[in-house]
Amino acid sequence: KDLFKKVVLSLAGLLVGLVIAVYLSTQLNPAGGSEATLGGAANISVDGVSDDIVQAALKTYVPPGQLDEYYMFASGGHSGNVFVYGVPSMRRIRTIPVFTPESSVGYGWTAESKEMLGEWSWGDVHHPALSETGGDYDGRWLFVNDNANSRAARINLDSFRTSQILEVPNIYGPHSAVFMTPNSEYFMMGSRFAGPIPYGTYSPIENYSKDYKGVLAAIAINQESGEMNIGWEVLLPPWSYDLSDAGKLDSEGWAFLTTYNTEEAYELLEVNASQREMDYVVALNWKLLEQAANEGKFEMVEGVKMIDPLDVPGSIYLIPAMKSPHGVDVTPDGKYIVANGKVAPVATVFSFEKFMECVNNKDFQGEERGFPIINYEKVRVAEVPVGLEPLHTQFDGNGYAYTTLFIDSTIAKWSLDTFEIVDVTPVHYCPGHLCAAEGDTVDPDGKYLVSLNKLAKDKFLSVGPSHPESAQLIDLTTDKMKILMDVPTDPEPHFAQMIKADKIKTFEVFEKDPNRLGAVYEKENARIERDGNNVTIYQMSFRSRYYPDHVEVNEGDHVTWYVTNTDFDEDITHGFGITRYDLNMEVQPGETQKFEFVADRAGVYPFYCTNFCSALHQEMQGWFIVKPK
Ligand code: CUK
Ligand code: CUA
Repeated sequence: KDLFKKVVLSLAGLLVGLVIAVYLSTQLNPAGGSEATLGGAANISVDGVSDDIVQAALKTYVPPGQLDEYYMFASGGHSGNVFVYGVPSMRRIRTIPVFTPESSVGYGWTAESKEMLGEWSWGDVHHPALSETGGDYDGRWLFVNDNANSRAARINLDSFRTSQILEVPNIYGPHSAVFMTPNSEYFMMGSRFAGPIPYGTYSPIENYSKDYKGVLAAIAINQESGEMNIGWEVLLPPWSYDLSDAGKLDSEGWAFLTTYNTEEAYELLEVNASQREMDYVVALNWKLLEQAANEGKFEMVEGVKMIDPLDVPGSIYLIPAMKSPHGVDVTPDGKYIVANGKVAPVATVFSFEKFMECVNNKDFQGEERGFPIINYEKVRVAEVPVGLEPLHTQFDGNGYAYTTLFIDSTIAKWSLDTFEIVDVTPVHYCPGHLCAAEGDTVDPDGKYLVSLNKLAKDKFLSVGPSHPESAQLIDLTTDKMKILMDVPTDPEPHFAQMIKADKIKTFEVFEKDPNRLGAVYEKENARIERDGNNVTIYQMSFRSRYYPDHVEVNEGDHVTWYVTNTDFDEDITHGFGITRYDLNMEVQPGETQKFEFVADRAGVYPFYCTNFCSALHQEMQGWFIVKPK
């Protein structure tokens, strides 16, 4: 009888447990994709913990077995990388090396990546731009700029690998590369620094206004492959082009760039570039410039079609904007252009419709350097007093804008209808960019906002005088913005973009391709070939050995070493490091990678698999033997 009672009791206990578990799993499901999950945990309370904290924990906890709802791609600044986060968990999933070598994946050591990196060993990524179709992120590619060495890079989002780096001539510090045109026709970059062109030209600084040029490069994207080519470039006055955004819907075909230093100062910019009350938003009709490029209205400079916009009337207008504006952002409907007045405490809202009226009626208030200046009063619809040092604005798709305020350390939420501020939240500390879910598209999701803060100060365990940066996840589904969590970030996210996870389709293994250079899939084909002092090694790697597992060459040989991973299993990646030869790479499932080097030191150099791959990973090793001359 006792036993029976025990059994009944434990069964009942199990049942109760099961009900609770099921309930919890429905509540703890931010990745479940249903709108109701976020903010849907109203009934849970925990003794001694404030409801705010319980809610924040429930909204950001992604339990084992479930996935994040969004990818966030953040620029890695002067690390030269791109950081990938899952949202809402804010877990950093991946670092994608772009402009900087990364030994964990052999980026900068394999022949292909070495060639892509060229002569540079670092880069400065400020602005990631996801490819778009119809003004919406399509999940194909991510493009980024290099502010330091004037390059653009493409990351293929089926593999999260950097697939192309393009050197862009004639442009110094392409900072204002923030945007994609709505159908990924172009990735545009405007120069932050003015300089004489082409590179390497000497001109003393006193000739600044005459000889130094600003340039905008329009990098054309091949719609099949994503391959970047320089479509054309435009000469601009020697001002600093800070940020930019593409027009969309109503304003499609236009691009908008903020300027500072229209003073053309070349000393003490901190003071001298802030003399004027007004700088400009440069409105640029890229379709007209594209047409000019097609019609031959250009000169070739360093192999690039260079257009002088003064030869293309109607291609550039200047819209006055208050005091060294930083970010410029076009609203999702394309109707307004918001300039964030860095030195002025306002976000200025311009109407595209009124701008076009002025353009059509030739209603200008003057000109500078040959470009018509639009009448400020006629196109400005609001000066929103957002606070001190407004830098960037994003949108939620529900009629609100969010502006970061660097000095105030806040984000202001304001209405695109009344232009009134409706909410302000402190952030920690000093935000630069911010990133809303699908925030740069024609249809933002309005669910999450991430504040990318420049200072962390007391937010994390101290690591000495310099602290990490910080990112804060903010809930946009409640009336008031609510900070859900803080995470440290490496230097230095400037901009980030957040895309719905299901838009990205990755592949699992590289396909078998016997025609791929250097690939071998069968032991009988693995071999070492010699042609004079050129040695080519065709090697296989599979759990848990290399084949062949010793390779002997002569000192001074030029070695081409292919390694093919013949494990066609997702996530079975092999490494290949040669000890004391300063070489390491990864070979992903099904992939072939290549080293090229000179065997300039005799001796015995064990090689081994650097990437843990099986229980016998430690046995995955061999010997590289270099016979002395
Ligand atoms: S910039 Cu860094 S906060 Cu390079 Cu987009 Cu504004
Ligand atoms: Cu292969 Cu470790």
